[in-house]
Amino acid sequence: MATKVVTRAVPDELHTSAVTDGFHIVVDALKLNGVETIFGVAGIPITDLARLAQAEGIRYIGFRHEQSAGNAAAIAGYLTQKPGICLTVSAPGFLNGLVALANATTNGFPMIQISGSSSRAIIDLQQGDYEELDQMNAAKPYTKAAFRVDRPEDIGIGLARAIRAAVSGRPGGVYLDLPGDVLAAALDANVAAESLVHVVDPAPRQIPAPESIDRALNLLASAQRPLIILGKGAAYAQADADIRSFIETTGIPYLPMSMAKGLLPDNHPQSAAAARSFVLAQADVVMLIGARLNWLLGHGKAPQWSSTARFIQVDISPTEFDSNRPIAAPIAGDICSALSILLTKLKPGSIRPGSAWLDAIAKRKQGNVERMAAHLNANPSPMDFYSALRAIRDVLAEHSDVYVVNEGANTLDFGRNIIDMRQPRKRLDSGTWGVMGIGMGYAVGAAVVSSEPVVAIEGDSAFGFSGMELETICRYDLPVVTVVFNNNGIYRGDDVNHSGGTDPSPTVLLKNARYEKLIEAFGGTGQYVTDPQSLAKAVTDALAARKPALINCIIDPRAGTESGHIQNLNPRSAITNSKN
Ligand code: OXT
Ligand code: ADP
Ligand code: MG
Repeated sequence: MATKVVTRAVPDELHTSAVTDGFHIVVDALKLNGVETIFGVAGIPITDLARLAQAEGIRYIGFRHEQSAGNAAAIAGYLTQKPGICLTVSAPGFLNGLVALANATTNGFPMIQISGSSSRAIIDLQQGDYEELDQMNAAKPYTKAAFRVDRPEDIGIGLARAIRAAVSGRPGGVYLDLPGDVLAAALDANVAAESLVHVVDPAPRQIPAPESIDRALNLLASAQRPLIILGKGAAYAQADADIRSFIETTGIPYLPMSMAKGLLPDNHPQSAAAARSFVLAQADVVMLIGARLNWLLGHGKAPQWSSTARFIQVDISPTEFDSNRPIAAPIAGDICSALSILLTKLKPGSIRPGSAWLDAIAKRKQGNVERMAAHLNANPSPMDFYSALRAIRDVLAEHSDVYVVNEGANTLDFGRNIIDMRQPRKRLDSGTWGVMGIGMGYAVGAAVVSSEPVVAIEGDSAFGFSGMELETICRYDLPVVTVVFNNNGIYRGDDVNHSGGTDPSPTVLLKNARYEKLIEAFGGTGQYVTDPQSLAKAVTDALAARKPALINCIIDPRAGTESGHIQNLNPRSAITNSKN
């Protein structure tokens, strides 16, 4: 027997062709625009919306916390180039999701948070409604755009505006407010049908000016020590073949930003990832493709960079140019169009990186690879980050289709450098904000939209931010393998309480926490491992089973450093003679 869906506003038995309601219009509008999945947390006033969407064939993935639902939607948007949809309840649920929406905006992921809200009339007079909050205005500073629909006949156009805002130009997070009374309101069915909008060409190509391409190619041709930097905008653009062709035809060394790893396989001979600081400091012409000169690139300034380096930047957002450093050759346009024209105009042999440059990079790479190999080949007990990641690296080398989610501090920094990626858009991590809490949401989002397995490599602190979503992973039986790097702490587990008291230090977590038992509570497989062989076996078995699993991987609490590789960002007191 088919399940009966009951909507309070217009129960199915009363739902005639002459009248419909806001709930149905929202679902019709989503379906018309190809939305296949909603990530959310149900409750007043959107419970019936979630039920109806599911009944109408949209997959609904319910989470334990809106932030994870939002992170799943955001990464779904990144992977599919279609806005990921997150559905939240009013006020607190909305605010829980807003962190993920802001993170999506910061990272340039297309996402729409649709939130129910309470009565406008009561909110505006601050008369104390259930879950009262002026949500649209609260969302504005953190989003690319924020809209509210105040009449059922505007739902179609409201969603259309949200879709276009999320995916056109630089993608980002968009907020769409749906007050409960708009969802419940009745509307003539014909009027409703005519109000729906199918968004045509939501992310139109933005073709760069021909002269900007010539300027860039001329500058590259003048370079002795050229360098290409690939950012996650390049990965998002899905211009994989043209990017690879441009790099291979010109012979220019390239550096992938973290989430651009795998755009070309990490073992590509032109990768300069293992000579990072050397190429940044020495390059004379740098071509940024979908990467910003933000903190992750030292703002393009000394001491990391040469003060005489000149920059080419390919970006869809012209206001990005000159944001930190003058851009000598800006190419304003979408990366697919830009790379295609660059390739067309590229004259064979016109761009030639100097052989001294390539030799110097190779030398630097070799030194770093040897240094890394010495660490990787050691087998300390307990495991450190190197030996544990080596074990995972070797397993993943046989599974290049697996998504790798990665967060933490040391777990993130070592993971980025040790785990090679071989396919584009397979590495999903803390990104532009260096945020903790994306782990389980990204894992669910990637598994749901791709049906591929995910290995989430999580610091123990990082995991805690979204750990309850293990239940979500088990409920939907997703092929997500979570590996918790358990060193009993934020950064390290050996810090002390300087008061001499019994409370743990601010960075210390519970010793010998049995994280694997969490997933057993939900029917998943838990493993406790203390050596690389057991870790490799546990990951291999879990991937083969394609079932939810958590591996509690015991790491020496003394391994790693405070803040990982970004220790320099910890503020140091200006009082040099302080006794503390
Ligand atoms: O250039 P050189 O010659 O030096 O060589 C470089 C590379 O060329 C070379 N390399 C290689 N050599 C050989 N082989 C290979 N394959 C290779 N690959 C590279 O290695 C060196 C170094 O390379 P790298 O790392 O690329 O270079 P560098 O200079 O470090 O790069 C700079 C950066 C900035 C680009 C890079 O470091 C980077 O991307 N960093 C990201 C940092 C980041 O985002 N960190 C996360 C935030 S830290 C902190 O904020 C945390 N919090 C606070 C908190 C947050 N974030 N969020 C929220 C919501 N609340 C609170 C918390 C709570 S982290 C954290 C939890 C931490 O504890 P966990 O338990 O979770 O984690 P553990 O630390 O593991 O315990
Ligand atoms: P990373 O952290 O990897 O360096 P960023 O998120 O800082 O990457 O930068 C990505 C850049 O890519 C942004 O400036 C964004 O405007 C740009 N971008 C995103 N998508 C496209 C696209 N399709 N075409 C051109 N530029 C894009
Ligand atoms: Mg830790």
